[in-house]
Amino acid sequence: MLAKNGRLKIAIQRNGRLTDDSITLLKTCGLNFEFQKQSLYSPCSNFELDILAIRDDDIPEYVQDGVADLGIIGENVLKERNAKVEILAPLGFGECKLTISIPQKSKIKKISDLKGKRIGTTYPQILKKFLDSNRIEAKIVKLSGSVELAPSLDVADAICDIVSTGTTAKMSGLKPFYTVMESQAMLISNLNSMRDKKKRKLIDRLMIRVRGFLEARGKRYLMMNAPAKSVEKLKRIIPGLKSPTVVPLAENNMVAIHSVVAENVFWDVMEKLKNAGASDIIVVPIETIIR
Ligand code: PRT
Ligand code: ZN
Repeated sequence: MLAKNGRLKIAIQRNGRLTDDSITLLKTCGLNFEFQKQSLYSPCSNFELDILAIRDDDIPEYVQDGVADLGIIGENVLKERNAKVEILAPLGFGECKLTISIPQKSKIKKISDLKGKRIGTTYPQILKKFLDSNRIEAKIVKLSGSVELAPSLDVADAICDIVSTGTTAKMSGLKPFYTVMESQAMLISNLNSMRDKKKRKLIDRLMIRVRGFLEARGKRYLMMNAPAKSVEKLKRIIPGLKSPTVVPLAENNMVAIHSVVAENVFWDVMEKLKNAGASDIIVVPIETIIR
């Protein structure tokens, strides 16, 4: 079934860890909408797109079945559900790991030690694939939440759960043992929507903007003044500053240098730039880069 009325529908998490970043992405793509957690649909006023706000667990199936054309979902959930969808782009937020953790005092030392053990998880499919590929026979204990409590309740000898800072596992007396997969939010599409002429056109238009968002992430626009003779030296200081825009200034032998730089690189080299003669250094955020 294809979403009707010709407008695109994108499913995002209604209220959770991916919600704010999903909204920021869509807003940075120039989409004008008012997101209300209470309402199922938020229509965009300047693009043929409606935002569907649902629980993240439903997103893979909804996109697979065409209830929504697009979706933003954690790779971990996508893989667990094994939905038939097309992955359009990793989005660089919602980063986490699906990790097997064990009690601090556990005797488990290597993967093969998991043999015969009980592993608690809300990701039984991914865990099964992992165990099968390592030829380990272990008992998968399917849980629906608070997985980190399973070892202390003696429901499991190890757990396989999402970890980001690791604090939750540590507070429950667990230590990370093996990372089964790394995950981040993904933009996915229904297969038929990619084949539908009108929808494909809209998706392609949206993707140009999404790529612009991804391209600009972590980058800053750097402007500075410097003596013309310092340009080569400055280029050597900043990796990536290969072909900056160099504009002569009214002041004799001075130039303005403009370039896109990686944010983290800039802070490392700021002092060196000053020592090499750069002054009036301005760094501004970039919203998008369309190539
Ligand atoms: O209500 P709904 O079903 O929509 O949401 P949910 O509760 O199922 O999901 P939610 O909002 O918790 O997570 C959505 C997605 O965010 C996950 O599927 C992951 O892709 C991603 N993500 C990123 C995380 C985390 N980081 C994370 N830290 N999901 C869960 N956690 C949990 C973790 O398991 C632990 O219990 O957060 C807790 C804190 O983690 P630590 O390691 O920082 O202590
Ligand atoms: Zn969920």
